[in-house]
Amino acid sequence: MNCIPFILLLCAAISYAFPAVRESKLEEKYGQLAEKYLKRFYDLKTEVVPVGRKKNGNSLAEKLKQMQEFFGLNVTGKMNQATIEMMEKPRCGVNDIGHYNTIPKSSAWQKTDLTYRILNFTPDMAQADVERSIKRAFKVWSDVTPLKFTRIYNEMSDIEISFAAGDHSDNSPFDGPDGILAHAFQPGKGIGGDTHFDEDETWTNSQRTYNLFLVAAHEFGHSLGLSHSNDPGALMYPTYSSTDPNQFHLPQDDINAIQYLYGESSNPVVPTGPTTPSKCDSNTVFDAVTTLRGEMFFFINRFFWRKHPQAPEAELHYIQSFWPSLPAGIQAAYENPIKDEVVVFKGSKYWALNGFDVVQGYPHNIYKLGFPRTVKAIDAAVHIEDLEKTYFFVADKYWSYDEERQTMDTGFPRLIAEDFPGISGKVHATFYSKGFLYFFSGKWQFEYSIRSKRVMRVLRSNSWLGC
Ligand code: 0DY
Ligand code: CA
Ligand code: ZN
Ligand code: ZN
Repeated sequence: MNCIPFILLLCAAISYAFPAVRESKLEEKYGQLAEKYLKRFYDLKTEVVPVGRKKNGNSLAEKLKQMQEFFGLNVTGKMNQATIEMMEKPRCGVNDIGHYNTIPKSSAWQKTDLTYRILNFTPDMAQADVERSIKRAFKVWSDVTPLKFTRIYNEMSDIEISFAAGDHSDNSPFDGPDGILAHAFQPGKGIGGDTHFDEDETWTNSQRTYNLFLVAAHEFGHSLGLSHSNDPGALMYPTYSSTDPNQFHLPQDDINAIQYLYGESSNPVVPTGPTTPSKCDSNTVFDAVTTLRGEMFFFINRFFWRKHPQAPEAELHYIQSFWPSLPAGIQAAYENPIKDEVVVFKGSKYWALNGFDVVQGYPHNIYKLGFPRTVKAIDAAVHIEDLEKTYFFVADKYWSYDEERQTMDTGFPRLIAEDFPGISGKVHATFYSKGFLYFFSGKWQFEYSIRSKRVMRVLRSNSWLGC
């Protein structure tokens, strides 16, 4: 990542002017500098997204406080000499606080034992399932902090939970099916901490929309003082994505956010969570890469990047939002344009995908394709249209599969290094395009010409993502 002294132009003026100027004057004069800086590094938004109906730590002063705390300056929320000096320094274009946003520490709950009460139930689910979903949603946060949540029944609690439709007398009416699913109030007395779910949604205990546990876990993040995060893999990201609730692990961005407010749990094992791949990370190692109807798909953990040849940048999606029954960590993938199918592999299983549907009857076992039992997983797969062959790469060897006869070709496996000179080391992923095979190995990518039988270029693995 490049370090850009992006406020260079302002430097001369600042160093010349500030020693004699009083704080309030400085504030006025450098308000713009602060705004620019905080927008860039502290996700200061021009437009404030209300949680419930309150503002939530996104004001300039709040962001300034976060910045001052981060750099160990006096936390005043106002511009002063030391703050300006810090802002002047050339620095890297990475957020200091990751992607998350919170209210200031001073507005968080000032106690670790919190109570909750469930005021009513949705008719969509069995009562016991609602109770279980709520309990598990609190556990997401108590697992990584010193916070404890206790359910009470007969008196007012810190976090009052209810289901309501339309206008429900808090000046933040719900909007019928979809759109706003729920809201929560930031920590405080009375309505503070309370969480409301839109009864016009269909609440579920499954992967169908909308899973109550997932939405409740997000809302309780707000009840504890978190705002929305711009990390698309975070629980506090503003939009709901369909993922398997049973495989949920609190992402690292949310762990960082909640621990910023409340500290770590006393649990001896320090929990860590999944992180979100970033397109400009030059160390990116893809699990699998394939074409799909003219687009490119790069699989990585629970996500895939989707790149249309005409789009300047790739989009990040959850695998499960497109194919709910697929696992994370796909290991190989290839497109068979004749059948209009993409085939994906993990361990000894494989699935055929037709667009965004998993073909009926899958997963199948790879031994059906003719692999010996010694093969436990496929590293990479690619289909070469002109040959009507599919190559499977496993460790230092590869197999050739005849798509027309649906059998493995005889004489295989063969050594990769022998038939593809220049390709050594493990092949993590591969795809075919216009006479070239692209072999991904760790953070590198080798452009291999089938005709001249040699590596033409060595590229970074993420060169296609339009970083
Ligand atoms: N509540 O916390 C929200 O974020 C509201 C919007 C806010 C301006 C009151 C909301 O219900 N947003 C939807 C949502 O699902 C947006 C949507 O995609 N329909 N938020 C909750 C949620 C649940 C689970 C977000 C994530 C995961 N990432
Ligand atoms: Ca709604
Ligand atoms: Zn409400
Ligand atoms: Zn939210």
